[in-house]
Amino acid sequence: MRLLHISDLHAGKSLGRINRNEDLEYALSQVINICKEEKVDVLLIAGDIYDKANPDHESQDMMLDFLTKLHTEGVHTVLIAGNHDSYDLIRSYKHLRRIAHLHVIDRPCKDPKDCILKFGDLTVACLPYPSERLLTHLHENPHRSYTEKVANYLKVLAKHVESARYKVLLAHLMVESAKISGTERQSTVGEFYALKLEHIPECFDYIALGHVHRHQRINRAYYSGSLYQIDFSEKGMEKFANLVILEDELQVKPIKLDIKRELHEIKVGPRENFSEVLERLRGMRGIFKVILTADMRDMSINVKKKQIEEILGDNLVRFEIQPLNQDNGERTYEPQKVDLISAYMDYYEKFLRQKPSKELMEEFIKLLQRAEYETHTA
Ligand SMILES: [Mn+2]
Repeated sequence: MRLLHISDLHAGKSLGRINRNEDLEYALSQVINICKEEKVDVLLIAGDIYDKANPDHESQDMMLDFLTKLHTEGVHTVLIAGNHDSYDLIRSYKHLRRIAHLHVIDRPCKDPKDCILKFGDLTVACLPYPSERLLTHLHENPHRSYTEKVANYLKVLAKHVESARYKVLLAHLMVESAKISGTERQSTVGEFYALKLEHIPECFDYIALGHVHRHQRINRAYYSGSLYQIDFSEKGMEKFANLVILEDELQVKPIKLDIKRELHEIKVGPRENFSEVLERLRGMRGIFKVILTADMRDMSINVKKKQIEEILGDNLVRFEIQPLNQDNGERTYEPQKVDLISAYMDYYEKFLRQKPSKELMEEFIKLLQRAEYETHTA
């Protein structure tokens, strides 16, 4: 049995004014070629098909084209929803089952048996992104912690695969000690949401995960990672699809994908030869963020900015000026992303002189997730 594991497609993503669908399309065409060349039986897509809950028409068009092409190639595709996807939109894809080899599990099911798929010797147990709200709704004990509910769900899923020869878990989840890339939604990758590896039942031959964008293996579990560099925190990161061969012994072969447009973060210091910088930029391809460190009294800042803009054109999506610290020629200030979860914990401890309870933090993260979800849907 030959499987290919991919995840985090994020169709419909844009970076500044740049629509990233051509980067994704380039990756997807390679996925189809790998399926052909490696004679893949089943393609596993571990969630985050779309970047937003209400994707634009072009992105949906691209996904339907991809999924039906796989059918034409004789590949069975299993697709689960991620935290960026709308459960309801993904559910509508279930109808395709009637005309294509497409198997869609849109959300964790009331009866976990409905999240099990069989392909000859292979059984795939699916866990689409278990949102806190949905899981509370499904679980008999709403007072259990989030990770306990997930662990419990997995235990029940595992019972249904016992008799199969090859057992695979396909899930959109955060696992403890996974290294994030920084482009995942913040509230969904914190410690409160991280499942311990020992909570994933031992029986699975291969654990195909989505959610974390960095390609990695954590013991028995594999994140295939996003299909292209989503944002600048993924600059320089290589992208992969995992070929999984289930025979007497498990073989996992990461296949490196070509990247259409690399993301570059260019730092220009105050002492650099500026015409050399411009020359270097002229020879580069991809999408750019430029950080110019300069003395704010320097009259040439605007001219420099204009010159950079002229060379990079639309491929320059971010331009930042970092003021040079006067008393220290080198030190510059780094703007930092605010971690709202730790900020809230600090605030609580400072004013109430005690640590917030686990329940309160879960409630806080739930609200944060809702806020993040609603901002991304709007
Ligand atoms: Mn994702």
